[in-house]
Amino acid sequence: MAGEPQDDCLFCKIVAGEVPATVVRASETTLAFRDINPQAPTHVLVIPKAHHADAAALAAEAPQLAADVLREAGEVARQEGVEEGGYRIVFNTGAGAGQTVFHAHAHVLGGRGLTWPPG
Ligand code: DGP
Repeated sequence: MAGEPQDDCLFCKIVAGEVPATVVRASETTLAFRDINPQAPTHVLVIPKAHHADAAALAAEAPQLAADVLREAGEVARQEGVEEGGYRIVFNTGAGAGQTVFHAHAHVLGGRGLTWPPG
């Protein structure tokens, strides 16, 4: 069911403390931790603690929580010192777009020049 922890979900396991992660920030409803395979000097994932499969499902099922994730993504950028240089918030949505973990997450990328269009 939407919002319920899933036994086979890596990010639900990180929320539960069953898989370690380098947490940089937490709120009542969200968790932010460093990506295991960073693509930029700052690469932090911001997730809702509740399980929603992707960004679109999150926005449809829990709009306030989607807003919490976006707000925290901005706070991560400020905390990491990449706000002034510019940063990117990315939600890969669907396997065809590169989503590999089906628990909604925002990538916060910064600390280097970012090109457009993305690959
Ligand atoms: P995506 O491809 O958009 O679904 O992003 C998933 C990201 O999750 C990817 O950039 C790598 C990261 N990741 C995968 N496994 C782990 C893990 O065990 N720990 C952490 N911190 N990040 C992980």
